[in-house]
Formats: sequence, C-alpha cells, structure tokens
Amino acid sequence: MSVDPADQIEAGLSAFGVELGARFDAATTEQELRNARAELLGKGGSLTSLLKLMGRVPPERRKELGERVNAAKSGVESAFEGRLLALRAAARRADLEGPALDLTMPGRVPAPRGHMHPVTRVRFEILDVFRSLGFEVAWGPEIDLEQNNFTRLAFPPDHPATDMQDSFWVRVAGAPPDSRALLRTHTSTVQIREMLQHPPPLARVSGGAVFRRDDDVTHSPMFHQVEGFLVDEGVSFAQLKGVLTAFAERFYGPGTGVRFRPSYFPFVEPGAEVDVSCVFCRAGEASRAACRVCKGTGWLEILGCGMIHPRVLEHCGVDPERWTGFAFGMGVERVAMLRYGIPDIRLLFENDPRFLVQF
Ligand code: FA5
Repeated sequence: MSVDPADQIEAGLSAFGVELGARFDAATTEQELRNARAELLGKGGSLTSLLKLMGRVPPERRKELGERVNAAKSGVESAFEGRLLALRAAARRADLEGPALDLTMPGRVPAPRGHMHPVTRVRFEILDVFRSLGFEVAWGPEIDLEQNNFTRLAFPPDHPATDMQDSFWVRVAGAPPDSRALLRTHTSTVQIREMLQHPPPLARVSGGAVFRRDDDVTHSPMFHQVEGFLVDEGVSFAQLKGVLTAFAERFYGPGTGVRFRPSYFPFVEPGAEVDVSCVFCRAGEASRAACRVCKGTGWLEILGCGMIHPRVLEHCGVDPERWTGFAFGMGVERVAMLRYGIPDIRLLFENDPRFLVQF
C-alpha cells in the first residue's frame, strides 16, 4: 500500500517542529549549529525531502501544504540566526571574562625582519651626505604642471621630452589649456617650486620618483632622482665642483676621482655630466680592461649638472644680475647599481625576496 505524499508531508511537518528546537538548542559551537542546519536544509536534509514530495501532492492541497513547508523553512532560518547570535555572544563573553591576553609578549616564532629597499636606502644616504654639507631637504609632488617641469626650465616647446610619446601627460578635469599636468620627468621641478616660494640664498636637496617612457636594462619608466641646487651671490662653477667632489668622496670613499664632461641641458649654462672613477676596478675586483661595469673606461656617469641658466632665474623672479647658482640631478638607481654591482635595473623593481635579502 503506497502512502499518500500529502499525508507524509503532514506527518513530517509535525515531527519537524519538535526536532528543530531541540537540534539547534543542543548545538554548543557554531560548527555543530551549521551541521544541524545542513541536516535539515542540506541536500538529503529532512525538510528538503519533504519539499521533494510536493511535486506529487494533489493540486487541491498543494497551495496550503506548500505554504506550510515554506513557513517551516523560514522558521529554520530564523531559529538558526537566533541561535548563531546567541552562540557568538556567549563566545565573546567567554573571551572577555577569560584570562587576559598580553599582546606585548614576544611571539614564539620570531618574525623575520624586513629592511629598507636598496633604492630607498641609497636615496636616504645621498640626501644625508648633502644635508651634512649644509643643504636643506625639500619636497615636490610627483604630478606637476608643465610650466614647472618644462617651461620655466627653458625647454623649447618642440623639445622631444615634451612630446606625448616621451612623457606621461595627465588630464586634469576643468584645467585651462595653459596648465597641463604630467608625471614629472625629473626632480628639477623642485628647483622651480623652491625658488618661486622662497627668496635666495637657497641650498636645497630633494629626492623622489620620476617617470619617463623608457624601458631597458639601464632605463626604467619609473625611477628616482636626487636634485640639489644652490643660489647665492657670487656662486661659481668651482663651488659646484667642490660640492660634487666632496659628495663622491663621502659616498664612494676617499680618493674617488671625479670628471666633468661638457653636456647640454636647456636649464643650465654651462652644463656638464659627471663621472666617478669606477668603484669596481679601483677596488681591484676586476682588471680595468675586463671590467663589465665601466666597460673598460675606468669611469661611470652618475649625474647631470651646471650653472642655473639666467632665464630660469628670471622665470622664478630671481634677479640674475645679483644671484647665481648651480644645480645637479642624479639617478638613484644608477648610483645603487654601481654601489652594489647590479647588472639590470629591472631587478630593483621585481620585488623578488631572493634578490632583496642580499642588501
Ligand atoms: C636630468 O634629468 C636633469 N634634470 C639633471 C640635471 C639637474 C641637469 C640639474 C642639470 C642640472 P638626465 O635626463 O640626464 O638629466 O637624468 C639624470 C640621471 O637620471 C641620469 O644620469 C641617469 O642616471 C638617470 N636616468 C635617466 N633616465 C633614466 C631611466 N629611464 N631609468 C633610470 N635612470 C635614469
């Protein structure tokens, strides 16, 4: 004799009401409570089996029984939520009333200690050397106006660096066309900002990220520079040479040779690039001819520099008849690569711990 599915559901629902309360109340942990819910509402759960029978219930009873089964289902959900809250509140109470946890105790397994990234460390060391020479540290933003990055530095409008292809231009909503912004391509922006804000005499140094559309073993699209400049009465190229020679001796060690080669930057006159004598073959780590770092020349380029162009001083409201100054800008990654003998600039930005632990 087959049992009527409607009767089966009726019987199941009356047993279910009793079962529900008892099961959830018996659970003493969240896991037990979740298991009990799965036994009712899970795939083979008792309420799920009743729901499966609904398809075979005669149509005249389907509505009324369906409503009761659905009500039983929401009953399960709300009983579950209620018990869950009660269990969590009890667990929290037990935590608060239990023995206090001393968060200042040292861990049982010592945590490995990190350290500064080599580029950050070298940047701070460079700034420290200039601070010890009397320069004050200044800051500038990574997004700056075209005027500060190019125009006031006397870049001609058709200079390749000002091209869409060479710089990262940034759209500033509502900005007038003569105040375009970009990711600064060098830290020389800080010279301009400082001279616009403070009257001379000034001796400032500043370090930070700069951005260019460059990408190979010695060029990265994001890299760091340290910029320094000094404006005062009677400043000459001799003082620029003295400051940079003192930097090379302090940073790379006494006896480091420094060489100035004429070079062109629109914002200085005269301009130069500075090489230091190769630290690797000088230390006897490689013979001069075989040195991979300086490629046998004995010299390594680290920076650009020069006497600030009178036009740049004028653009910042500084009288070039009274004041003169020098400026220099060096690539921090380049200085770090030379110090540590790193052959590829990209290693510095891949953040591979096997590489970084070596510093
Ligand atoms: C400049 O950026 C000038 N502002 C420097 C300067 C300042 C000259 C003040 C005169 C007076 P340059 O483009 O040469 O110059 O860059 C300076 C240094 O940054 C280079 O010597 C090099 O070490 C480093 N550099 C340039 N491009 C990259 C790059 N894509 N990746 C890593 N380092 C770079």
